Formats: sequence, C-alpha cells, structure tokens
Amino acid sequence: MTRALYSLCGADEGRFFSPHCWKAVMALAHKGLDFEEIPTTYARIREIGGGVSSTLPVLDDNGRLISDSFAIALYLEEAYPERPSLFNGEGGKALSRMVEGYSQMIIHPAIMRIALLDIHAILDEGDKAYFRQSREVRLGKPLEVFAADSEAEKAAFGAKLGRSVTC
Ligand SMILES: N[C@@H](CCC(=O)N[C@@H](CS)C(=O)NCC(=O)O)C(=O)O
Repeated sequence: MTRALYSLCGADEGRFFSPHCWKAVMALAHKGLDFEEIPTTYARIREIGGGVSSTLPVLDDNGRLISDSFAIALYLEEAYPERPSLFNGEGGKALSRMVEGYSQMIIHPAIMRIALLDIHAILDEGDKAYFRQSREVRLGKPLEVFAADSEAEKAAFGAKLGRSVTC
C-alpha cells in the first residue's frame, strides 16, 4: 500500500508552508492514515500524474490521484468510512464548506499581505521568479508594494477575526 501527499515546499524541502496542503495533512492524520509527504516546488506540480493538477495538494492513494484539499477530505471520508469521521454527515460537510469560504475570504487575503515576502524568501530560485511574476500579475503591483502595509495588516488581524457586524 502506498499513499503519498504532494505538498508545497520552499528551498528547504522539510518546510511545508501551504495552508491547503496542511488541511490535507490534518485530514489524513484525523483518519489515522499513513502517508509519505513529498516535497514539491511550484515548478514540479505539473509533473504529477502527467499534469492532473495545477495546484497542490495532490493525494496519490494507491494510484488514485485526487487534487484540491476539500476533494481530498471528501474522498477520504468516502474511501475510509471505518476511520474517524471528518464531517459526521452532510451538516458537517456544509459547515466545513462555510468555514472554507470564510477562511478564503477573510483570513487568506490578510495572511497573503502579511506573509507574501516571507513566502517569496523561502522559495528556491526558480520558484522565486515564478512566484514574483504570477503574483505581480494577479495583484497588479510589485510584491513589495502589496506587502508594504503588512505591519498594519498584522496589527488589525485580531480585530478582523473578532469583528461583530450589526444590522
Ligand atoms: N482550492 C485548492 C487551492 C489550492 C492552491 O491554491 N494551492 C496553491 C498552493 S497554496 C498552489 O498550488 N498554487 C499553484 C500556483 O500558484 O501555481 C485547494 O483547496 O486545494
């Protein structure tokens, strides 16, 4: 039995930093399933399974390839029903989707501004050039300009999480 998780790494192959990959790691751990975590740079993502995915994580479960952290969790839930449940039913799946959406709308943009230059700094040279180019196109500005407010973002982060909205 071989189970492998392709997970994003920097120049230091032991340093996995992608939140999406960590979600898959935690889902596998919750299920109590053994796996090998394979350090993968941005440049190597498309080498997995002949190009099954443009993003990480990708799970290889005995030759079955699944990409996307949520799809991996759904797959594990279905493939290993005898293991501890990740969702405890349909309600848990819906709640998890809501948490995922909240995280991607509120937490990820803030973390991106806070950690952008740190992420760039830990990548290998090839990935550094790719990361800069692709993110600068996406952000519409140089990394350093986007990250200029990172200290202010960090200071506001706690309040952002705790903010209550009234109507
Ligand atoms: N919805 C996907 C998002 C995955 C994702 O965006 N992964 C990033 C790393 S954090 C990636 O692989 N990006 C590839 C790229 O930018 O070329 C999931 O939950 O797995």
